[in-house]
This record gives sequence, C-alpha cells and structure tokens, in this order.
Amino acid sequence: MHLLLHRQVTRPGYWVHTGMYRLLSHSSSAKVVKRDMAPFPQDAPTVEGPAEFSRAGIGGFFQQKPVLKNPFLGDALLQGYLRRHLPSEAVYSDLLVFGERLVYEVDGWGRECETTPPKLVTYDPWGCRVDRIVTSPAWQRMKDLSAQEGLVAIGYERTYGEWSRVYQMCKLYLFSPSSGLYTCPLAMTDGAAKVIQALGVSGPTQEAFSRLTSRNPEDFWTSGQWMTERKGGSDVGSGTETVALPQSDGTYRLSGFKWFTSATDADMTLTLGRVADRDGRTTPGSRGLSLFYAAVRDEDGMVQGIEVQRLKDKLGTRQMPTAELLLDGLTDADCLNHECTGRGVACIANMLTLTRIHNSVSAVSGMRRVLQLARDYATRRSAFGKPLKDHPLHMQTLTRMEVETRGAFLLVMDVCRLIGREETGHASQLDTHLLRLLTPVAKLYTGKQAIAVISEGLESFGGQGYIEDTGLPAMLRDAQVLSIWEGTTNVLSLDVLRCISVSQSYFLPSLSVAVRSVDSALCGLREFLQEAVLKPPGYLELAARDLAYSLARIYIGALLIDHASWEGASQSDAYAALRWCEQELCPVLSNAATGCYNTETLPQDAALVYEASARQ
Ligand code: UCC
Repeated sequence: MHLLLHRQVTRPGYWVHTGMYRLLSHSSSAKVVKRDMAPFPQDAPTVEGPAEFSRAGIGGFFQQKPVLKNPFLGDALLQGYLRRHLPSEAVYSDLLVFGERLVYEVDGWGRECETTPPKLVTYDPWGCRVDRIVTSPAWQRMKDLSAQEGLVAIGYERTYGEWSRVYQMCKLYLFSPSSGLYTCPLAMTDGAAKVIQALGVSGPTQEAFSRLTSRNPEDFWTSGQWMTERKGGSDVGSGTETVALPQSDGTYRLSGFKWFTSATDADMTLTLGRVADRDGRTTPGSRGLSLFYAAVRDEDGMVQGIEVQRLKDKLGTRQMPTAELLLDGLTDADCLNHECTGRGVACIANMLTLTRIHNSVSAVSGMRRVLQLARDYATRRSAFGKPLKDHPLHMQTLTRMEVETRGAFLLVMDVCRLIGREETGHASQLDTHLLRLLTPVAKLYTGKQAIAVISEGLESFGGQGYIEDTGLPAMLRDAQVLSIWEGTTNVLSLDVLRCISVSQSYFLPSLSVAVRSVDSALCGLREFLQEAVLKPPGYLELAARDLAYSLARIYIGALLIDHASWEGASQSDAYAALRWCEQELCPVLSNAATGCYNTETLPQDAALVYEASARQ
C-alpha cells in the first residue's frame, strides 16, 4: 500500500512523489522535491528504502522564510540621519559591526529568551526559602553583551558630546528587536544612573553609578524601578503604601508590597516610600514620598529582606521576570532626597524621562524590524503569479508603514538630541521645554504606532504571521506593553497638558519653519488652544489625547520636512514628508468642531457604557 502511494524514483538528489500526493492535490503531474542532502553519485545503484520511513506526500513547495540582514545596512534613514548629524567613522563602523553581531549571534539569544522564560524557585530541596529567579543562559549573555557594547555606558562617556545620546539610542534601536527584552532592564539602569548623577554621586551610590555605567561584564549592574503598588501605578502619589522606618545608622527599613517590578533579577533598585516619624505616622499623597536606593542582593545573589511572591503571567515580555515583591523589612535602603523629603516623584522624574525615551526607541525599532522582515519576505513570497512586492496594494501597505516608521524615528531621535543637549549644557530654554513636552508626546504616540504597524506587519506574512514559532507573534505581544508601562496613553496625555500650560509660548513659534500643511495645522492648533481655555473645566481633559496626537503629527511633519530639506537628503526623504503631511495633522481641531469634548455629554457617555449593567 505504502509503495503504491509513495513511490520513489531515483535521480541524483531528487525524490518524486506520486500517488497520494496526486490524489490530495488534484495535480496531474508528479511534484519534484529538491532534497536537502548530498546528491547520489550518478552510478549509485537504486535502493528502495523502507517506505514507512520515507516522507509523507507533503508536496514539493516550501516557502522561503524572511531573512534578517544587517539591520544597520538595511536602514537608509538611520544612515542618512547619522551622515547628517554625527558623521563619525568610528560610530559608523561600530554600528556596522554590531549589526553583524546581531544577525549572527544575538538574534538567536533573543529567541532563546522567549522560549526559555524565567522561573521562580521559592524553596531549595531542603525546604529553605530561597526566592531565586532563574533566567535563561541567553538572558545572562545579554547582560554581558550590554556591558561590552556600552549600551548604557555610551550615554555617560559622552565621547561624542551632545550627540552621545543619539549614538547610544541608535545602538539600542538596532539591538532592541533582537534583545529578548533586555532593553527593559537597560532602560531602568540608564534611568537610575541619570537619577543618581543628577542628585550627586556620593556615598552608597558612588559604587552603584560606576557599576551601572561600566563596560566590564564582571562589574556591570542593572537596576530596577519599583514604583507600582497594589493600589495602582499611575496615581503614584496616593497608591504608594510602602513605609520607610529610619534606622540608627541613617539607613531605612522598607516595608510594603510592590505589585509590578520589571526585570526583577536586578542588582539594585530605586523605589518610593513614606518616611515614618517616631510615632509611625506618615504624610499622605505625593508630598509624603521619598526616593530610596537599595542594593537588593547579597554576594550570593540572594535577595535580602524581600519575598518574591510570584512571577507575573503576562501577555508578552515573557522573556523577563516581572514579580510581585513583599518588602519585608528591606534593609540598608538609603534615602536619596534627605534634604528635601517629599520630593520623591520629582527626584525619580529623571528616570521616567529616560525610560520613556527608551520605550519610544523600542517602539520605533519594532516597527523598523517588522518592516525589514516584511520587505524581504515580499521578494520571496509569490501569490497570484508574482512576488508580493509587485502587487501595488501590498506595496502601498508597506509604504504606509515605512512613512509611519520614518516619522516615528525622527521624532524619537529629536528627543534623544534634546536630552543630549541638556546633559552637556548646550540646551537653550526652548530645548529644555521641548524635551519636557516631547518626551511624553513621543512615548504615547510611538507606543500606539508600534502596535498598529507591527500588527500590519504580521498581516503581511499572511497566516505565517500568526504562527508562534516564526517568532513574529511575540513582536506584537511585546509591542502591546509599550503603550501601558511607563505611563499609559491617557496619563501621558494629561502630562502633555501640564507641560503645555507651562511652555506654550516657547513651543509654538519653534515650528514656524514648517511648510504649508504643517503651518495650517499649527494655526489650527493655536486656534484650538485659544478657544479651549475659554471652555468649562474638564473640556481640555477630554481633548488631551487628541491634543497630544496633534502635537506629535505636526512636530513629526516638521521634522520630516526639515530632514528632507537637508542637502544630503534622498528623494525618498522628500516623499516620506509629503506622504506624512497628507494625513490629518491636527485632529483635535476637527474633533472639537463636532462637539465631542463638551462635558455636558459625560452623563450620556456613562449611560451608554453602563447600559444594562444595573440589570446584571
Ligand atoms: O515601572 C514600570 C515598569 C518598568 C519597566 C521600564 C521599562 C521601560 C522601557 C522599556 C523599553 C523596552 S511602569 C510604572 C511607571 N510609572 C509611571 O510611569 C507613573 C505614571 N504616572 C505619572 O507619570 C503621573 O503623572 C505622576 C506619578 C508623575 C503623577 O504624580 P504626582 O505626584 O501627581 O505628580 P505631580 O504633582 O504632577 O508632580 C510632582 C513633581 C512636580 O515637580 P514640581 O513640584 O517641582 O513642580 C512635577 O513637575 O514631579 C514633577 N514631574 C515631572 N518632572 C512629574 N512628572 C514629571 C516628568 N515626567 N518629568 C519631569
């Protein structure tokens, strides 16, 4: 029977399947399969193999998979941006070599991090509580690589002055999609180093700072950022229950429950708590919060004064441990804002700025990676008689993704440029205000863009984009967190609103160089703001998200035009600017015209959402 269904005919290197395959495929001719094996010598005798072990009639066609190529070489905008702003041979060759390393070494580790997620070992075999978080070998290799490649250090060595942050973030942008989410601990590590540097490197934080910024894997530390407690992660002022009890040696003992702690295998952390007075009383709200530093592990890597309650079961970011921690008298915590207790939120704000920038870099890098794979695939996959790349509708979709990605890249790099200027003392007052304003704008906008672009990217692989072991679905799962952690879209929209009320007069004139569509959107934005301040309280809050989107689109439009006007720009740069400006740049104005920010409709909104809920 088998022989009938599956007859093998020899020819060097080829097997011919007939019978069952023909029945299943309604094909009139036998299919030829190129076997992945050394060809038989021409004169080899024909040997009939055991048919039950030969391959079933699975047909002759196998789709070629998308191939990851050097992501630096494949990124025209990144190269153009560096040629324009940081034309350094050393930077070019570092990124080129790093790009090769990513393809041939690191990308596989990233996959291993995904397929070997961390585990919590609560007890040792003898019943002792150990709370050990076991991560994959690949995750540990990522830590060593991060130190060697200077992924945090570059931002502090400042070899390229005000452009050092751009250099660092370009490298992280290449790394991120292959990093198995190791960019998360790096974001917090970078943020912690910046907080420590801003507050003054001294005492216990001296060693921490040098370890966080080290290029030596033996010395390198990562940091956590424990801000979220059970009462919530957005309203930190009222959600933080952690109490800090002063000790006679000047340190503090922390007691509380941290609900989300990312990359919990970190060596140290920054966290918020309320200093208790002699009677154990604390000050409520934001004013009662102080900032603490703690090295969380002993020399054997064991946590001290902490119980790891459990690891979170997450939609994505499964590569890294996210834990619930009971701070059960975490000892030796140092208060970093002794002189000004109650300034905890303001003191940790530097960390928020940097992690939000890292978040934006990760968002744009995910967009770029899915595009690089999708465009490669479009050359390998044929449908309806021609490669996908020759189908105009498919190409239109990729073009739209490309325009989104270019816009996001320029926005994010501009924020990196601004932080570089601020850190090296080159920032004007306008730069400082723009940095404060654009950080949440970039984070909220690129977080949402990444989800949309990566989702579209998956679709460009057809059903294969939905298949787990292609590695593609993990990209979408991991993107979903980008709009949530480090401030949700709405929380950041409200932050943008806070910044505008401070810096409005500095922001608007800075875009006056943009072309007509950007100009008219800018006029629309000005008009909206002028009218909005006359509206009843609550109006601007309802408009906050659309306002932030309008700022992002207008600013990106101006950046694309600016980049396209550079003498080294390509035709594609100009085309990207044109395509970007085709969309509605100021949605807040047109939505305002519909009356959708009027607070009178709030009761109807609630009635709509809760209709029938009372009957449940
Ligand atoms: O921890 C998390 C996950 C870690 C993983 C990190 C990886 C990320 C990248 C990965 C890449 C792959 S998620 C949890 C993170 N939590 C948040 O992001 C908090 C979200 N909530 C907010 O941002 C809120 O707006 C709060 C907490 C800042 C609001 O608190 P308050 O107490 O109401 O704050 P105020 O009163 O608005 O501000 C208090 C002070 C003010 O300073 P002064 O008093 O001088 O005016 C503010 O100007 O803090 C200042 N401030 C800021 N300064 C507040 N926010 C900022 C800011 N963003 N930048 C500068």
